[in-house]
Amino acid sequence: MPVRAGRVLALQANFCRVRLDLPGPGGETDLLCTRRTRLGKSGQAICVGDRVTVDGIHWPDGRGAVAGLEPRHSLLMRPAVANVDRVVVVVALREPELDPLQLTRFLITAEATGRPVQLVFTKADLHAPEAVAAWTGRARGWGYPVRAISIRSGQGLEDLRSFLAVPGIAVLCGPSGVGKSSLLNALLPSLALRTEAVSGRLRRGRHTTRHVELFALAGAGGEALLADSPGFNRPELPADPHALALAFPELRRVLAASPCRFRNCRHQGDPGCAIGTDWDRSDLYGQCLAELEARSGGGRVRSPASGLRRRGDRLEPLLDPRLRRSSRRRLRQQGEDGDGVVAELSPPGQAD
Ligand SMILES: Nc1nc2c(ncn2[C@@H]2O[C@H](COP(=O)(O)OP(=O)(O)OP(=O)(O)O)[C@@H](O)[C@H]2O)c(=O)[nH]1
Ligand SMILES: [Mg+2]
Ligand SMILES: [Zn+2]
Repeated sequence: MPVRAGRVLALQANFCRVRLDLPGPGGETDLLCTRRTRLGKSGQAICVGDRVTVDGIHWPDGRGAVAGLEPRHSLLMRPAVANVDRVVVVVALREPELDPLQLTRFLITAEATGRPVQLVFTKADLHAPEAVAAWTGRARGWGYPVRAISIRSGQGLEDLRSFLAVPGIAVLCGPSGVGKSSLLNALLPSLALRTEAVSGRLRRGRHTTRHVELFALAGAGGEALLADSPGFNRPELPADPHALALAFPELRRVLAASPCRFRNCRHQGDPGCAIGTDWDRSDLYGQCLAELEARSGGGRVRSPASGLRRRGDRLEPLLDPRLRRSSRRRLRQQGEDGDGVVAELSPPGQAD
């Protein structure tokens, strides 16, 4: 029985469409495949982007069955795409109005893949050139490669093509109605993906695209696969505040050069924190952090300011109620690398 390797391009109802690495005897490139039940039993869900092996091939009607799933090197959770090489966050400058908090939430989700993140601003024709330049400048300051385009005026489209035509899988993700499918149609006119005008007072999208699908864009030195995806409005935040800080490249940069002296720091301008609040997305970061704190009941994400007190020009820990009976000597023994809450809140060398 012939077995072929390929990549899942789309999931359609109970089928996966698999692009074969090598064409079939009649030049077939894609097969519509069912999933072998043993895949389901082992808890392995197939995602778009997965590398799979296919058997049970019946060439005349282009059918087969996915029999094996290869390990993934990355995974974007929403939209669900495996083996992502880059994430391209797409937002409109207008219609719907650019919402920096929503954009930041998309960027955070994209950062969770550990892969490079790029940013595309669409509908540049609806904004003054200075405003477009201001947004691209801001996003560059955060650390993102960014392009501004318009499918109406054609602005930036050729540049975008070379920006995206890099071998590997790039996922376009963003809110509904920002023009993700329109952008793919502009780059690959033969696609003719369905698009729909935004509606209502907020000029929101209408959730036109309903499933994730990979499309090939010829690139230099290999094939670029671009995923169109259904827009959504409110990406989830990571549960862990430390992961949140690391999802801001501008914070990551500063922390890599000079780590904050407080472990578990919220980096919210607390005395002695390496970060402070004098950076562009400080408020947005604060809003995300506040949401995490609200979710965890307010008590678990702790601030050094709430765990330290000032004595002269020194900071020293306020004791956690659970540790109140600890002697100062024991605290000293724990040192800065101790395992207690107090040690976590202690700036090096100032614990006592
Ligand atoms: N003025 C202007 N309108 C655009 C531009 N790009 C897309 N649009 C319009 O925006 C609307 C929404 O575009 P879509 O491509 O359907 O948006 P989408 O991001 O794919 O939306 P979902 O599939 O719902 O996630 C359509 O009416 C497009 O014609 C642009 O550059 N300028
Ligand atoms: Mg779409
Ligand atoms: Zn800090």
